[in-house]
Amino acid sequence: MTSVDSPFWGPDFRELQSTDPQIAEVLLGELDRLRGGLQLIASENFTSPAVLAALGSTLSNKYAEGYPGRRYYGGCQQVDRAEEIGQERARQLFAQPGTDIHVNLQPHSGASANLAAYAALLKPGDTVLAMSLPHGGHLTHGAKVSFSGTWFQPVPYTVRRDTELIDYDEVRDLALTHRPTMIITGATAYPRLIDFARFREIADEVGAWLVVDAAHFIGLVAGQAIPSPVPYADVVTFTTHKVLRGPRGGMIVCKPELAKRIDKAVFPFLQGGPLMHAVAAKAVALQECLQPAYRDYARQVIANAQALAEALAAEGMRPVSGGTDTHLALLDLRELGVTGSQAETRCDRARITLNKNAIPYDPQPPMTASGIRVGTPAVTTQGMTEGDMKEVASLIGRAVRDADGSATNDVGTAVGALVARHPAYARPGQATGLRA
Ligand code: DSN
Repeated sequence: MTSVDSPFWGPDFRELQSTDPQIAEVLLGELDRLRGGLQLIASENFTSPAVLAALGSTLSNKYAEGYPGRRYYGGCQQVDRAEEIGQERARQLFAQPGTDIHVNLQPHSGASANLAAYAALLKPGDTVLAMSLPHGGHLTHGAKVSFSGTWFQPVPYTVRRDTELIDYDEVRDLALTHRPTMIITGATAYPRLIDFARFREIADEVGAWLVVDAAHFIGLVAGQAIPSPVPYADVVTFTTHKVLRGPRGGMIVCKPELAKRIDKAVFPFLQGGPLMHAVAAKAVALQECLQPAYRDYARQVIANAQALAEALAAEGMRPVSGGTDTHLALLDLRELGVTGSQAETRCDRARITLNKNAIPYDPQPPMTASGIRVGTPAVTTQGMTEGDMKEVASLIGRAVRDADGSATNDVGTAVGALVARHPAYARPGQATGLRA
């Protein structure tokens, strides 16, 4: 804050209200939305005040093209420290005992991190084996509308129709047939663990690079709640704002021998000046992840997702693949006769935020979709546990079945009461519900 007795010079909301009341209102409106509703988007979370302080700091002013000790600008002593501290924390979190990794904190987003991995390892036109988008992959895994499907030759792998699990035999067959230069695994709507050792074997058999896009689950890895891809992958890309609970942004971890290729791909190939306030905020988030309490958080995220999936099944929504091992569940709504799009709208009006999502082999187009995706990173940060998930599932069930809107007020009121017991971003005088 800008008060004279604080050593910090940073965000002053009163100043914003007088300079730009319209944007100040947007900020207050969003705070109200976060405080008053259930946030179940699997890729979102609540950052801590410490992360927000770094994000709102004067580090935003600094140009620092290059890397610590090798910048194209003067005055980088302090931002160099932020970046080196963040890299060291990432090594503590993700390097296996007795091994080293290289860390790049500069990608502006997960898509930028993925583009850097492609740029470091491939030439335009090279073949990439990646999970099909409608089966849970990501736009940057070969979708025609993205660089990945325009500048490269994507070969998509799918999940099995019967188990809805990745078909590793199909992955191997495709790899042997198409001889990709790179295999990328990772997903945005796959609730199960991925067998990284199997992917490594397949990549080695055909001489391909193995890239793991760990954006969705890297926070669970940081919290030691699920196995790490780092020992198996050549490059691991991720975002820092999902389970990891940091600022919006991207990161890359790679084998030391790829350090130069990755660094050059991020800067100067595809980015200019790094966002040093975001780099510092990433360092803060990594410090939070190193605390023992974060391990409890990561385990609770999974326990909550499993409890939520089970309770939603009891509401008539079928969990794709039968359940979840991670922070998210994908629910098939066809038995209820409701589309994903209808469910999203009905939940939204009752202050439950989630997203429609294609299910594997979905007969509906993506903007309609037969499913919804729910995730527990944010509600777990609010301090909710398995018992709360039963109530969340019951509220979702009521909202999804509420075709005429007659239950909207009742469900919205119950949502308000539930989140008031676990406040996110507490109001003055209210105890914070945010977990460490
Ligand atoms: N858009 C993100 C998600 O919601 O899963 C992935 O980048």
